[in-house]
Amino acid sequence: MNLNWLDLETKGFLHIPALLSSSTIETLVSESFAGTKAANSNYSIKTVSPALREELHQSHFKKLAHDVCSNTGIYVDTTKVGVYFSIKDGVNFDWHQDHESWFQTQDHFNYLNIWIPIVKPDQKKSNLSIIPFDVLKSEIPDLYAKTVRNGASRIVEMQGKTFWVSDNEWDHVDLSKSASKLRSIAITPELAAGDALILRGDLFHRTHDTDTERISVSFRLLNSRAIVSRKKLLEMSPEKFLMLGNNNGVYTRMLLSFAAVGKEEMPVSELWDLQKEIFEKSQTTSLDKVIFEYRMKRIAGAEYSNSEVVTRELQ
Ligand SMILES: O=C(O)CCC(=O)C(=O)O
Ligand SMILES: [Fe+2]
Repeated sequence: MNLNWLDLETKGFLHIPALLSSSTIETLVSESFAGTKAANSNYSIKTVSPALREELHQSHFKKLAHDVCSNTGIYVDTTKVGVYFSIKDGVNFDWHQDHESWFQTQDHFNYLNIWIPIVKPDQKKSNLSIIPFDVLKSEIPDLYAKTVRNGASRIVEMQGKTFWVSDNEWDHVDLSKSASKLRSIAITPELAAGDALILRGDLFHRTHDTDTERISVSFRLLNSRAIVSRKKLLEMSPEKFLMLGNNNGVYTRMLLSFAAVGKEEMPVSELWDLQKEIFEKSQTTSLDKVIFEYRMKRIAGAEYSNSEVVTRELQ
């Protein structure tokens, strides 16, 4: 098949028809019915088992990553996440860039969402709508500049106005003048079950409609060398504060890993390795305690070790 891989750089997406066979689709569908609800209470989603994710990495996504790396300036090497989105279970997302992938990898250029409908009653319905980057750049350059290579943001309608809102830092833009342009530049590729829509992590997307009981699976192909900064992880907005709390195990482990080696930055793969080591410790502490200890350490310097004392003094 003749695919224009460079579209991933210029437009931010690529449609690959019939990526999965009907037997693979069947396996995914039965897992999605039986599957376990994710511990992450930010969304109503089920997770793909690590074994099935690894099987698909070997059979499909490894080759896909290789093709992406050899044909574009995007670097991806690991299939990390697999989740099911079911309209029946309440999935209906408005325009957004993904949040937690941004908090956890801080690299949305070298990050691909492989989105595949597995139950798809109608090719014309319940797809994903997207805003291609090339058109966004020429039509609404301000929004392009704010969002390219970025993440964790939404488009919000409020009091008759339209805003771009960052959920990573206290930033927003009044887009009211561009609202109709935004609607007109959005597109909706029509997918059949087993087709893949590959989206770069920074691409704006939304649930198209909820008219059918569509189920999709989303795998994330990412850059294990992406550098994660602790300070950036702790940049805060009210929405981020809530989201970190709703999935606090993950963020407690990330912050404990930073604390364990005393580094401000490290590759995402190093963080994953450290998280296995500090798992037990993470069971006996909490996100707010780890954040507070980090703050005290920064104030008192590296030698500081007993935050309990400072906690008491401050109360
Ligand atoms: O399946 C949907 O409607 C939403 C999917 C989505 O937002 C995602 O894959 O990040
Ligand atoms: Fe999303």
